[in-house]
Amino acid sequence: STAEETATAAASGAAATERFHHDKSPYEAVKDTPKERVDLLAREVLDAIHRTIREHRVTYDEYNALKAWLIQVGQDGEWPLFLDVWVEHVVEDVATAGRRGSKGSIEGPYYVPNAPERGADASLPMRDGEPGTPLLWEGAITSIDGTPLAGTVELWQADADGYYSQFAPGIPEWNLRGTFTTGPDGKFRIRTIQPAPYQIPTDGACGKLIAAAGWHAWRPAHLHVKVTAPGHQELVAQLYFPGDPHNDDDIASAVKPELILAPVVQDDGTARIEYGFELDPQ
Ligand code: MBD
Ligand code: FE
Repeated sequence: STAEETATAAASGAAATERFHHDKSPYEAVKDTPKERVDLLAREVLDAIHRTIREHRVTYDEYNALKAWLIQVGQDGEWPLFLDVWVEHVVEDVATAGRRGSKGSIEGPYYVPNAPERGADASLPMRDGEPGTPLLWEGAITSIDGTPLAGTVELWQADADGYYSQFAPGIPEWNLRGTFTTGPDGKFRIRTIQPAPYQIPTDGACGKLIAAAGWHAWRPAHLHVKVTAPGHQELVAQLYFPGDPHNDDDIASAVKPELILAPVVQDDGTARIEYGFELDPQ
């Protein structure tokens, strides 16, 4: 059976929750946060909830529906999805406000570290006959002053059905995930395929909220990258394709005009992209 038939919100949510716990020790980085700051942030968030309840005269039925829904988000493992879709873009904005180099965007829930090393000029790992328009992407990593940088571009993306390896069943472990390492000229050349738009699972708690609110569940097609070079700030970004109907109303609010690519279709049907990364010094 195909991934399409068997992918479930609970399975991809559980994988994303497991991934998050595996990668990071989230409390460690803030263990010395003063009580005053925790008090301020927690109180302001609670105040905002209290205000909404008073202003809109929230009922007990609505309060209990919220309680049941929050429990369901956890049971479906969808806290990483929920937070990255509806909250992370503001954190990213605040965190990168002083940047002079390339624009970034949110990481989202589907990054996996240590993807296979491919060198500077190679294809992403993919299946024989991987469906989708072939892409040829050329670019370089530089510092903001133009100096080429030896570094890495980690690339991860959905396939032409909109599914990510390790978060949907039936896809090889490292499919469409790779690490590209540039030499001193900073240059890379990557072959991949154009991903499909991504739909938030409709059968989980996040899908239930989307349906109940009358929203749509879509992110535009995108490539994810994490770019590093010694002495420079890590850049996490997403790249988008012109003409995608969801570039203007991404459910995750993560599109910026600077991140929309300008592919040129060649005679052999391959779409060629030129896009490089300028990293801010540390
Ligand atoms: C994705 O593919 C994604 O990139 C984000 C940010 C949220 C949900 C799914
Ligand atoms: Fe994504």
